[in-house]
Amino acid sequence: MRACKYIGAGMLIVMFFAGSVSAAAEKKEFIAKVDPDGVQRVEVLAGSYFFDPDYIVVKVNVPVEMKITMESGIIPHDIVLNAPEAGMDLKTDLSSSTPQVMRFTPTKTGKFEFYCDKKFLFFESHKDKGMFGMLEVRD
Ligand SMILES: [Cu+2]
Repeated sequence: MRACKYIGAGMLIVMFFAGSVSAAAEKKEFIAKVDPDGVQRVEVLAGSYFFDPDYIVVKVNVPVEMKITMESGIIPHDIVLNAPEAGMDLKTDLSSSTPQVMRFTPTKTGKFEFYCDKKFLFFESHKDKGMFGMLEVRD
């Protein structure tokens, strides 16, 4: 009985470390710079099932232009950034032939998740498959 408990705890620890290592390795951070015209431009590549970079840092109260290019493929994707309290309420279908540009100005600092909300029948959502990222708005 006691041995079982130890094995269980050991497995949890292994799973925890394996999870955190792979998450750290996959995370790609991009810190936006303000261009001379006062716009912070970010370029994102989207595909099945990822956003690259998936951690984007921008300045508060400075306009953002986010250009999203999608890899070719037949699976439809979109990008959702739902944070109306911070001036961002966006949802755009992505296209592999034409990059989409989202323009917004974050009005509040914090961390806001963006993701693809597509889902095919009873399968996992694209977000659950890893198609999400974080927008961090700093002072
Ligand atoms: Cu998707």
